[in-house]
Amino acid sequence: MEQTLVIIKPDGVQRGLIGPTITRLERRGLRLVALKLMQISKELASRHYAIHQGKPFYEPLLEYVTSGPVAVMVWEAPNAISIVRKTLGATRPAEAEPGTIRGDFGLEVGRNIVHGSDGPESAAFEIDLFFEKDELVNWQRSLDRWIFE
Ligand code: IDP
Ligand code: MG
Repeated sequence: MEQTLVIIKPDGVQRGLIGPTITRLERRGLRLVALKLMQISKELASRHYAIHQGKPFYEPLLEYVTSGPVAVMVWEAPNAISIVRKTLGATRPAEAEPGTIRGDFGLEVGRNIVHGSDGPESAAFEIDLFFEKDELVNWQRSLDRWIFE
């Protein structure tokens, strides 16, 4: 089953959007396999966002994601990576569709509430960055047969 990393960024945590984000992903049918509240260090943030190094928004981005607690999760489902990205909405909330997290709760790209891995390599890299192997819980939901074909 495909796995993806989701981070509710400091603005999402401060604004009480942990619950709504988890609710939407649960209702969509994804299965939660890991979850923690933490504060990201500058070092971890720079590894997570290494591909953006040198871009004009890189330093403000590190300030932003390290500015308070975040909720970090791993979710799984068939096609979890693209389904989560669609549920979160476009990177720029002004362009995100209503019904998405960013489209319903966000305005500005520098306060876009959530992160979702953008592909299989980044998902594997990011999950490994934030979680030990034994923190990922392998479990079955009794509802799975009504959600997974
Ligand atoms: P993503 O989070 O949707 O994958 P990326 O392009 O990978 O979007 O950018 C990573 C994060 O960097 C964004 O979620 C956002 O927080 C921030 N960011 C991206 N572009 C800008 C920008 O133009 N101004 C300010 N922040 C930006
Ligand atoms: Mg990205």
